[in-house]
Amino acid sequence: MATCTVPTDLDVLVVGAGFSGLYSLHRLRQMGRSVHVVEADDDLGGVWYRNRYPGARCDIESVDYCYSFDDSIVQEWTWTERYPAQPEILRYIRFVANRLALRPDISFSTRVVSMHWDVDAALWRVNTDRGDRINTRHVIMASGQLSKPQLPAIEGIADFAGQLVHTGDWPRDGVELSGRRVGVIGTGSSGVQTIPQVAKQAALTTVFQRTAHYAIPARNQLLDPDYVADLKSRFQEYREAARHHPGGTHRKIGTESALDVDPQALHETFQRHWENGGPDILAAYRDFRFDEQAAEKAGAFVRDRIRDIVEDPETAEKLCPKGYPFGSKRLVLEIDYYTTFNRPDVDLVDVAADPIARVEGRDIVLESGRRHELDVLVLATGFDALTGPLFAIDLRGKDGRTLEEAWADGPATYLGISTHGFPNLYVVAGAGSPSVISNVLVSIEQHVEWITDLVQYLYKNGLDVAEAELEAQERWTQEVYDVAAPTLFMQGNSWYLGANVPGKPRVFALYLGGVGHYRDICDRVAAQDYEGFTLS
Ligand code: FAD
Ligand code: N01
Repeated sequence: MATCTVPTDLDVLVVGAGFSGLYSLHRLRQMGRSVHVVEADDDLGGVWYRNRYPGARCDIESVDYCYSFDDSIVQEWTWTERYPAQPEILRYIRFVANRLALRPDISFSTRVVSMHWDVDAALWRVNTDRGDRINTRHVIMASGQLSKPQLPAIEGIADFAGQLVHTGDWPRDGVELSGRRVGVIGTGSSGVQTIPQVAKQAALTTVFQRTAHYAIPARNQLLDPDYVADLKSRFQEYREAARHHPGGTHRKIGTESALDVDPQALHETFQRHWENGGPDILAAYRDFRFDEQAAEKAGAFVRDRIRDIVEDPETAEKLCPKGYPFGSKRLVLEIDYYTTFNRPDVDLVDVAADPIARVEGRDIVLESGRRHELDVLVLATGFDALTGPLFAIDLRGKDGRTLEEAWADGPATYLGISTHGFPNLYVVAGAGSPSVISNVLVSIEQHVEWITDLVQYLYKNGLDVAEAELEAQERWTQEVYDVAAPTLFMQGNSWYLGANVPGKPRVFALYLGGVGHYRDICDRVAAQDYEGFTLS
């Protein structure tokens, strides 16, 4: 993708050209600000450009996982599937970018490598890997939550003698799987999506599972055109409800305790969710998020379904999630996942029982000495979430401290947007906000609108700098941790807790107070002339 020169002086630099960066660019241009986007990749789309592994798909319904800010775009685009696949989402993002003529203000194949705040000039001095030097008053980090793939710490993996690929950075030209022996490490959302597709092509598929994740059917389907037309005719009203919903969706939230309901009624509710598909089962009862015994009712139901589907009892037992509460790791939506293990050419290897010791040549060698020879090794091993993309930059604030140093004990933010000591730096849908615990598109729109309004407020009032106050930050950070503390999210070795990255502080840094409530808090702060920020 041809790329343009980055201007040297800007009001706002936006880092990243995914959903967040594209909307930031559009809104700031409309506000009359000088703005430019730098994108490390060679094209736009972010997550949906890079995660092009077979089976990649959304787990929020298409009619919810889209922009709402321009109703003419809503009317012009028509989703075809309940849970859109990666190619359709990428087509949508490209459609929006072309429709709004965004590309001329994006520099591709350009990675921000350092950003230092110049106190005297009240500017960020930014350097890219192409040698650009940019002076910008404000920076919006639209650099993503799940944009830094995490490689497993397995001896010799980088020297694997076959083809090594990560789902989060899938080769643009695809990967030849047919007739080959393919191994997949990881059985989270990415692994569960790709394994059935890999198995359809490969000669032999070997799945290396450390933890079985809870997966329930997606029941994906083509959308009824009448349903889509009806939603479009009242889309703004429909989206307005999502903006005030705890998850940024239309999920019905149960008011009963799963412990008060008789077994027959409980089973019927779970069965209905199983047949309808989708993640709504998570909210079937009010105590699923807090009470292990309540969550276990759903856990036991899912394990029974796995035992029904998977023919070999030993394999079924291995696939049954155990040892952590239902819902404490991200619930996975599956298409053909469990049935795939009924194929004769699919093997499940329990690497919790017999861990991977090392990679030697084309072999995965287990601690027992067993070997699995492979042609292709797919790493569905997740991401250095939330902080990874930020810490990859030499990002220094007022006193020369890096963001990584400032967040040594976990993310410390005001509203998830801003950090004391790092003026005029705003993170979209990152730690300290509802982010990936919500329908991210609703959260992105809210953040982009709030942040760009703040930037415009500063310009309109002849102000240069907005910095989060330490006290406001401490209060907010405590609030984020306090809301998470009684939940089951604190259990389970999930990436939500940073458990997948060695040395990462183990904190739950997403705001669980709900999208609607969070929006109200942010709106109140703005209405009170950005209370909690020092403006100068
Ligand atoms: P991204 O799409 O991650 O874009 C960030 C961009 O910043 C990337 O293009 C990256 O290259 C660029 N960048 C990063 N660092 C730099 C740098 N230093 N210099 C220049 N550029 C940089 N969320 C949901 O709500 N529902 C879903 O169903 C869902 N499905 C998902 C499926 C997958 C496979 C993954 C990985 C995530 C999914 N998510 C989902 C979460 C997803 O992160 C968000 O929904 C959304 O796509 C994020 O958009 P973004 O623009 O904020 O970030
Ligand atoms: O990553 P993950 P992901 N040896 O971290 C295993 C979004 N997303 O890419 O659980 C062996 O969930 C690890 O094992 P364990 C969504 O938000 C959405 O799948 O740590 N195994 C785990 O099984 C999602 O939550 C969709 O024991 C190792 C797996 O790798 C997030 O992205 C699709 C290992 C990683 O699972 C991340 O999902 C895709 C090792 N050394 C992604 N290291 C949708 O459906 C790691 N693992 C919308």
